[in-house]
Amino acid sequence: MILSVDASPYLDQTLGTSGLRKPTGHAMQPHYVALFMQAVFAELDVAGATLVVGGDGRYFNDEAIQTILKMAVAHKVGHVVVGRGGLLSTPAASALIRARRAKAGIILSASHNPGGPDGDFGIKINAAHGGPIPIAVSDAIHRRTRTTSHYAIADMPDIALDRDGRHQVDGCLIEVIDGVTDYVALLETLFDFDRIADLFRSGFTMRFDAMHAVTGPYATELFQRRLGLPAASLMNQIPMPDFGGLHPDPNPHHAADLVDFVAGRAQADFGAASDGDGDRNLIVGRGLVVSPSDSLAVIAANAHLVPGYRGGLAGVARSMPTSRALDRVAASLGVPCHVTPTGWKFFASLLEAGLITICGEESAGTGSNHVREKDGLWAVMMWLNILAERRQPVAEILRDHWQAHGRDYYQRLDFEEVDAAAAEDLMETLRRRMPLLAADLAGRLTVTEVNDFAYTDPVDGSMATRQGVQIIADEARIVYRLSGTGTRGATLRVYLERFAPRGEDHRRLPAEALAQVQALAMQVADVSRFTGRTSPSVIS
Ligand code: VG1
Ligand code: CO
Repeated sequence: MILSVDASPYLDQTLGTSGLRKPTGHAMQPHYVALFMQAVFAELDVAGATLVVGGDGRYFNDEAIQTILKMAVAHKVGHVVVGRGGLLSTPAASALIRARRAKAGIILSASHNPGGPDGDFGIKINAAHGGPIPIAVSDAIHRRTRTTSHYAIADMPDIALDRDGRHQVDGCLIEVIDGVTDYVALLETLFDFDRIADLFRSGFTMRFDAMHAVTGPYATELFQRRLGLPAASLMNQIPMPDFGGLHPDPNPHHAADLVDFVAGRAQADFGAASDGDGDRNLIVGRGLVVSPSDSLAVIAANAHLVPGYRGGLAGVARSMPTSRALDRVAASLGVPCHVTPTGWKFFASLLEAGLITICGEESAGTGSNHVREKDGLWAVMMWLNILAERRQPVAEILRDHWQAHGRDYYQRLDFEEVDAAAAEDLMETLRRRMPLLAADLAGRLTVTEVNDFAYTDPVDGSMATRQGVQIIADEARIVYRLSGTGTRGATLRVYLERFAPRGEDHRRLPAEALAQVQALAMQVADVSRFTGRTSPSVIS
């Protein structure tokens, strides 16, 4: 029996950098998820289609998934593929959408945001290509939510998600599958598993932190069962609804134990972590944390050592705030380097058109054309395969890289949960002052350009404007933008970069190398006055 439920629309269901993201308690309000999904199903026209559904295992996902399955039946969806236990990492979901020729994917995740009743809840919507829906579609969904005052839902018992199975309900097949097998099989087509297993046998030690999030089961199958890594090398590998009270963001601040073990106390050769939904990665070497922008550049420069990329790269891409280290690699390889706004949807378009093979962001997202999302375990496997070929410490690989290309010292400062109006004001003031900044900074920075980043997608011509203010100099760069994934107040992100060319000292600490740029960045935008903060909440 199909019920039509009346309810008042919620007016705040805006999609940000990566889907709908709200405090859990907010998303648990009556009919909140159902009304949002009604708008999604109507916009995507899902009758007869295949859908992929899964998530990162966070609090309230199980209830939301049952609602989505019942609504899928009511909307005459033909086939729903659901991850067992409601679990699917974002990259695994992307692969599954493509493999099953699904029309869309629904990923229940607020990614790197904390979970639990006092944390966040989120829904990412992916398109048939496996990547995030383009802005035109997310805008259309948001518009629909504002007038959606009913939803259709089947009156049926919950579907058992704890074991694989096929459930036929009205005309809809709901198939519960293990989300790990197909994903590991995909990685097997790209990487030299034997050589990586050899590396582990040779005494090379690794530690992986799943942060009690979705990559636990994937990492156990991949590293432990397939590649022979000892079980003790995996940390926090059991997914938990509240991520064990941790904050599943793989940066030095939130993955402090891993960083201390590998970088601080040098107790392992290699360390890695992934976020809530498995699309980000942190790479740590004995004695050092690899900046995500450097990691991206090293991966691109060494990709030819990995079987899946032996044929070379069609091109590469980075998000605008990501350091220019990738541009230098692209120039030396003679391939184009695209620069996009923040968020994977822009890469998805370039990947789909075959314009790029590898891409990434400073926020620890790296990926390739094997799926249309960033992929945490893929990045870890790229490093492992490169290490298995080069048999050098991570620190030495970086030193070689900087010697060949120069080093872009890099840091991101986050001012979290600041007053939203004050943050907007800071950005607007900065935008107004853009024409004056070069003169203001004369003598301290040789500014070549100041802009508010705008982007035209080379494939479909769609435009994105006001993507962040950048002050570009030959020797340095400062970028300001507001986060589109936060759920409380606003988060101001300030990105700092300083170039040390070949032959210069590359052994400085980033904080020290960037101290002057940071002082300028704080001063130019009057960060302390607008935010009331003299120092950032997180530095990554
Ligand atoms: C952040 C990152 C961005 C990333 C996005 C989604 O967005 O900066 O690079 O693509 O999160 O990542 P923002 O708008 O807060 O800066 V995830 O792991 O949530 O899918
Ligand atoms: Co994520």
